[in-house]
Amino acid sequence: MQERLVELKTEALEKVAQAEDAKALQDVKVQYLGKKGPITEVLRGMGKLPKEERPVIGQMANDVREEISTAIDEKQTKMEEAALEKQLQEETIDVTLPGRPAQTGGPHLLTSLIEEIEDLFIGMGFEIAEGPEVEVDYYNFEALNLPKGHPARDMQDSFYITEEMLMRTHTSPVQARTMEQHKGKGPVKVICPGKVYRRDTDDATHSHQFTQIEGLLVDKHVRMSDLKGVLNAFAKQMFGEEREIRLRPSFFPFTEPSVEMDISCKMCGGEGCSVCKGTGWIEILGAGMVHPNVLEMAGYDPNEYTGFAFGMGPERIAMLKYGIDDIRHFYTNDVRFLNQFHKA
Ligand code: 2U9
Repeated sequence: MQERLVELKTEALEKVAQAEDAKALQDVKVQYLGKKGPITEVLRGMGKLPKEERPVIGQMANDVREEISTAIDEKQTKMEEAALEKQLQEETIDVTLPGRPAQTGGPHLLTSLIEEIEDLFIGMGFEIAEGPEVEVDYYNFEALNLPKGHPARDMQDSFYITEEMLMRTHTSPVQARTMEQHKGKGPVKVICPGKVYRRDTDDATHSHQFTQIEGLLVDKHVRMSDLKGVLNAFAKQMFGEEREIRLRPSFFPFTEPSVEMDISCKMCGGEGCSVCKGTGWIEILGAGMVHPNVLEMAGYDPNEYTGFAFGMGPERIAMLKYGIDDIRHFYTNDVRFLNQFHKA
C-alpha cells in the first residue's frame, strides 16, 4: 500500500510538471484528487487493513494528497504569473509617445466676421448695442417709418408670435430703442449686430434666418459726407486699401436720401469679370441719412439733429470674401465646411 502511494505521488507530480496549460492541470487534479481517484480509493479501502497499519497509511495518503495539491496550486500560480507577464510584454504602453491632439472648437465663420466688423467700428468710436429677437410691431416697423399697411412691409414678411409681436426682420429696432433711451440728446453712435428672421423659402441665396450688422450715428451737424467717410474707412480696412467705393441712389423707408455702396472688384480691378458680373463693382451694403420721421418718433428734433445709418449682411460679405456659393453652408453645421475657416 505504501509503495502504491509513493508510485501515485511520483506519477502525479510528473504529470503536474508536464502540464502545459490550465486544462491539463485541471485534468491531473481530477484524475488524482477527484472522488473517484486512486488516493480516495486507498482511503476508502482502509477498513480492510490491519488496525495498526491504518493510521500510518492514512497519514501517508493524506500527506501524498497534500503534496499533489500543493504542487498543482504552485503550478497554477506559476502559469498565471507567466500569462500576466506575457500580456504585460505584449501590451506595453509607450508613455513617451505624443498624445492625440484633442478636437477643439472655435468661433463660427460668421461670428469671427461680425467681431472683425465690430472691431473696425469700435476703432472709429462706435459702441455695440443689442436688443431682443422677438420684437413688437412698433419698434420693428412703425418707429422705422413703416406704418401698418406700408407696401415695404411686404418685403419683410416675418414670423408672427401674435398680431403685435414678431421675430424681428432686421436689427434696426435696436437702433430705434437706443435712440429712445438717449431721450432726444446726442450723440448716439452704435453698431448693432444680430440674428434676424424673414418668412422666406431657403435656397442658395435666401435663408429664413440670417445675420445683420447695422450702424447708426445721430448728432448735431451730421452730413452725408460723414457717412461716406466712415463707409470708405470701413471698406478699405475690411477689403484692402486699394479698394474704391461708390454710392448709388436707392430707397429705404427709414433713410432719406438712401444709397447703396459698392466696392471695386478685387478680382478684375474694375475691368469686369464673373464675380462682379461684368460691372467692375460689387454691392456691399445699404445706407442713408436717417429719415426725419424716424428721428422725431425716437424723440429727436430733426431741425437740430441729423444722422446716418447703414446696414449689411455678414453672410453676403463672407460669401464674397471667401467665394462661398450657398448661404445654407452657414447654418447646416458641416464641420468640414466650418473647419476651413478656423484660425490656428
Ligand atoms: C434706424 C434708422 C435707420 C438702417 C439701414 C440699410 C440701409 C440696408 C440692408 C442691407 C442688406 C440689410 O443685410 S441687409 O438685408 N440694410 O440697406 N439699413 S439703412 O437704417 C436705419 C436703421 C435704424 C433707427
